[in-house]
Amino acid sequence: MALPQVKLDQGIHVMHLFYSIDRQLWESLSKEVSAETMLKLQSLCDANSNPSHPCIRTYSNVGGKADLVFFILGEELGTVAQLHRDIEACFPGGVLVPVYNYLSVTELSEYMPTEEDTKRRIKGEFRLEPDTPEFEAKMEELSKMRADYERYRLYPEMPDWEVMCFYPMIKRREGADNWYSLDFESRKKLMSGHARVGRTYGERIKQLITGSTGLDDWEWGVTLMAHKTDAIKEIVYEMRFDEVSARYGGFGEFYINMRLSPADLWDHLRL
Ligand code: 76R
Repeated sequence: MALPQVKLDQGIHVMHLFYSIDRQLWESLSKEVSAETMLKLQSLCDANSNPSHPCIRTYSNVGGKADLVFFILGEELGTVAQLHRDIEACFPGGVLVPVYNYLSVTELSEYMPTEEDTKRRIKGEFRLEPDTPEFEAKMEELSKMRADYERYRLYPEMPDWEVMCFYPMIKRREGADNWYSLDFESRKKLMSGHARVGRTYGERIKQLITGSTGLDDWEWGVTLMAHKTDAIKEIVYEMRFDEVSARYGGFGEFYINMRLSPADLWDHLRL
């Protein structure tokens, strides 16, 4: 079967899937079926374990909102759609009960520094004169960093850390707090404050902000990778004071998930 080729102009598709297990149905199945399911899932994950994509990572949700969680990255819409169905096909019918799911895409931010911003920064912060070799060298260095960073945002290689937090969010459109009626310069200024707070967490949190306006019910999916839950609590708490979140941010449900291989998921969930 040939799925239609649906690519983005740039970037990749991202899917988060949350399921609970129908325990009554599962308990009625044999131990062999359980072992077989695990092996099928393991081989599907092994075949899709690239640093960027296609990639499937398995998690267990902590706290009871769901049991199994899958984080999927694929360039084409058809690839993520197929991986989603391939995951479900590993399990006997009816066992996986969908709890929540989210479709989004990687994107470049409109608020990234432009070439002009970079030139201004070299003059201001680095105190170099335009049209000098030093200025040109700094420009080349920063432009390369920017290109690398853009690549990372579009084709992320997320670290495989212990904790993954996911939540969807919007920017508000209510009365005086309407993000979308602000002019570009005001939004850019506000976002630079947000990024300043974010950068202080660079070592402890790796974030993936994926756009979903028109694709899913919220406007972005926020995926945070961390080694520790307190890093997640701190960044979300601190950002609540930042105007972008305090005034304009609206949030969906939060899911905290623990990275486990299929074999470890089976032990943990006693499947
Ligand atoms: O691309 C960049 O990293 C440049 C700076 C930056 C942008 C443009 C940035 C940095 N973010 C950007 C965009 Mn972010 N971010 C969130 C949340 O819980 C909350 O209050 C908000 C959820 C977190 C935790 C977070 C973390 N960011 C965005 C956008 C798109 C806005 C738009 O287009 O209007 C959203 C919705 C959003 C939300 N952000 C950072 C972080 C962190 C940790 C950083 C620093 C990244 C780094 O230095 O690598």
